[in-house]
Amino acid sequence: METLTSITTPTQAMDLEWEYGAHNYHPIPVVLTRGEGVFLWDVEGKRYFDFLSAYSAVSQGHCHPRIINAMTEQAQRLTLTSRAFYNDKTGLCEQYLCEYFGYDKALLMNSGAEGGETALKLTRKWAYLVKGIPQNEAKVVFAAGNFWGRTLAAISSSTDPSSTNDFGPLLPGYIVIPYNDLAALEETFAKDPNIAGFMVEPIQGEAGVVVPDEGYIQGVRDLCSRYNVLFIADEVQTGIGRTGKQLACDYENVKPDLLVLGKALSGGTLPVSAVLTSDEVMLTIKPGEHGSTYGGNPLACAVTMEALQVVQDEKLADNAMAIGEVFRARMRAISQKTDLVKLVRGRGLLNAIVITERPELGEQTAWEICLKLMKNGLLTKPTHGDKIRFAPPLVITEEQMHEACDIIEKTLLAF
Ligand code: IF1
Repeated sequence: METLTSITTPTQAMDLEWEYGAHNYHPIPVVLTRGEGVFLWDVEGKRYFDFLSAYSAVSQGHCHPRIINAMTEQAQRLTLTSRAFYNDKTGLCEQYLCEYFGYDKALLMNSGAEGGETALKLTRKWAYLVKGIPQNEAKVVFAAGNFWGRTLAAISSSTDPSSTNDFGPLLPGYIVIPYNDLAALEETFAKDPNIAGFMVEPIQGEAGVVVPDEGYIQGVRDLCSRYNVLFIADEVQTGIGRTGKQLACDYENVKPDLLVLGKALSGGTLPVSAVLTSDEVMLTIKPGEHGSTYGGNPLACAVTMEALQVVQDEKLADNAMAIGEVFRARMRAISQKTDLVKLVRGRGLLNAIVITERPELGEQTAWEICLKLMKNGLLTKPTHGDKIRFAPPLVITEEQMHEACDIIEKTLLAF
C-alpha cells in the first residue's frame, strides 16, 4: 500500500485504518473532517447532524469558540508539568469543580474509565481505613447492564460477554445485581457487612438509555446511608446537562458520596475525568498512592473550567430539557405511523428508540436504519442490537431539532 500523507477520499481513510489500525471498532462508513456546533462534514463536503456527540462528550457543540480559545491560549503557555510540581491552573480547576458540584475535594484524571478506577480505589481505601472492613475483604456492588469503560477493572463488572470474553481473570471483590431493583440492593447490603460501595449510572447509557423507576436513585441513597456504603454515581455520560439537569441525580435531589465525571467535562477537546467526594473519602489516599502523568494538567484544567462555564452561561441543561421534549414528542408521533418504532425513552437529550427488528434483517435492522440516516444527513449508531441512541450536542436549537426529526421521520417511514 502506498504511503499516504493526506486523506482526500473516504476509501483512503477506511483502507488505512483497516491496514494499519486495530480492528476494535466497526464504524458507520463516514469519514469526517470538520465539526461545528451540531454539524459534522465528511471529506466530500457533505453535512450531517451529529446525533451521537461522541457519546455525550461534545455536549457544548463541536469546536465551541470559547473552549477552543481557552485551549489555544493555554497551549501556548504551558501544557504539562506532571504533578511533581505545582502549576497555576490545577488548584483553580479543583476549586472550580468543588464549588460547581458541591464537594470538598476533586481528583483529576484523564479517561472516564480512569475516573471509575479512581472511585473504586478511593472506595477500597475508605473501606479499610475508615469503615474498618478487613484487608482485601472489601466488596463493591454494580448493576447488571453497566458500562464504565474498557479497562480490566471496568470490564470485571460487566454482564456483556463481548466486554469480558477472553480477557480473564477478572478482578475479584465485585457483586453484580439487577439494575433498578432496590430489594436486591437491600438484600445484598443486609447479608454482607464487607460492602464498601455501590457504583451505578443514574441512567444506563450503553445498555440502551435505560431510565430507572421514579425513586430508584433516592432509594439507592437511603440504603447506602443506612448501611454505611458509599454511593458512587457514574455520571460520565449522564452528567453536565445531558439529561436536562446538571446531573441525572438532580432529578431526585440526591447527592452521591462519589461523583464520577468525564466526556463533556472538557467539551470534546481532550480527555478529562474527575472524581468529586468528601474529605473523609478523598484524604484516605496519601501522596504517592495514586495519580497519572496527565491527570490535572494545566491544559486540561484551563479547558475544563471554560467548558463548564459554557454549560452554565448558555443554560445547556435547560435547553436539553426543552428540546428533549420536542424530540420525544416527534418520535412518539412517528411511532403512530410505523411499527418500526416500539418506544422512545430517555431524559433531556439522552434518548433512544427501541425498534422492531425486520425478520429478514434481525440485529442488522438498526444498523441498516443508521446507514439510511447517514445517507439522509444524520449520524448516530445502534446500541445493543435493537436500540438506536439519539444524543445531539446540547446547543441544538428547536428549529435544528425539527429539521433533524424530519430526516429521522423520512428515513423510518421509507424503511
Ligand atoms: C468506546 C459505549 C457509551 C460511559 C460511562 C464511563 C465510561 C463511559 C457511563 C468510560 C464510556 C464510551 C466508551 C466509548 C463508547 C462510549 C459508550 F458505547 F462504549 F458504551 F457512551 F455508551 N462511564 N462510554 O459511557 O469513559 O474511558 O471511554 O472515557 O468507544 O469505548 P472513557
